[in-house]
Amino acid sequence: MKNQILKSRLTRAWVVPVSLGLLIAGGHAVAAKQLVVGFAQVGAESSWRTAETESIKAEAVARGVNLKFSDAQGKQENQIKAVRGFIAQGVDGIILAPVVETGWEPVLREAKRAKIPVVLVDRGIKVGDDSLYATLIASDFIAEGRMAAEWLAKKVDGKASIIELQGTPGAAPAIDRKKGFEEGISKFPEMKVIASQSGDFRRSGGKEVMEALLKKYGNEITAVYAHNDDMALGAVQALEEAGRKPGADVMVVSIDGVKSAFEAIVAKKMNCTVECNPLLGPMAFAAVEQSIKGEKLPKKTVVQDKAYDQSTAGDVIASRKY
Ligand code: GYE
Repeated sequence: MKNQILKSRLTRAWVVPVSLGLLIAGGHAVAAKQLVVGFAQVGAESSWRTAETESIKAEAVARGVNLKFSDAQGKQENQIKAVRGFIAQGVDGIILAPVVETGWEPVLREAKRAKIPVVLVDRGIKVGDDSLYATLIASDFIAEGRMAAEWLAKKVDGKASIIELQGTPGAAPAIDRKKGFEEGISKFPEMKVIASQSGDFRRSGGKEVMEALLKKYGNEITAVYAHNDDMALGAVQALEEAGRKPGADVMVVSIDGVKSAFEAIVAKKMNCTVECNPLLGPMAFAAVEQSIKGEKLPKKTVVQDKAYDQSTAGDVIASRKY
């Protein structure tokens, strides 16, 4: 009888997800407290972001973490409120994908005072005191912009009149992808950005801005550089509706590497995408758990990226998950 009780207790304990951890107390296996983690997400502006949200949600399930999810609909004030809410609930850790670079000090100081580690994913911030967050897991956006510029310069022999579609104003990937691209084309005097406007990382934004700029610049435009694939795909639509041939008479290069961009490249309507990996769930939760244990983490972990074009996109399209 005694044996049976012990066995059933153990069985019950062993079926809980491994990440809950097991404490051996007085010879009995007991499940440790379930981790509660808040994730303050930017919104759902692009397919990249949706893939990131899914990766984080799936990893929380796999680790048995109780995830509190907040969608800020692209507004920093909503994200700040969400982080304050997580602090008030006494979560064990916070994952933050900061919409913009600045303005985070006060709320991060509150998290620090409450001893709740904050792991930044995908976008960086500017703060005077970097002890306000545990670590940042993100791509090198300057390198991505440079890669896009170098690919384009080679393709057009150093001569192009470019429309730049920028991401959300103030967001790290918008600032750095612009900077990297400018650096990349600076060696080519005949590569010129003739107009640069924000499409807010959205397909509809890319389409609207492209429509307006096509009216203004018409056939002068020979290339489009978009800070993400969704805006590039919106621009492709606008170009086609204006009777231009994106991918042939107007080169289209962007960043993210989402499946629909690979499809457009294979269909020869886009030319190049620089992959930026959104599947950050496993790394993010590993970092949260390490910082809860008090382990010191590197201030930044750089996710590696690679450019794909019409000569390589077809080989990898089947394996694209997002
Ligand atoms: O490129 C874009 C998104 O922060 C890296 O945000 C991310 C960017 C991504 O909405 O599609």
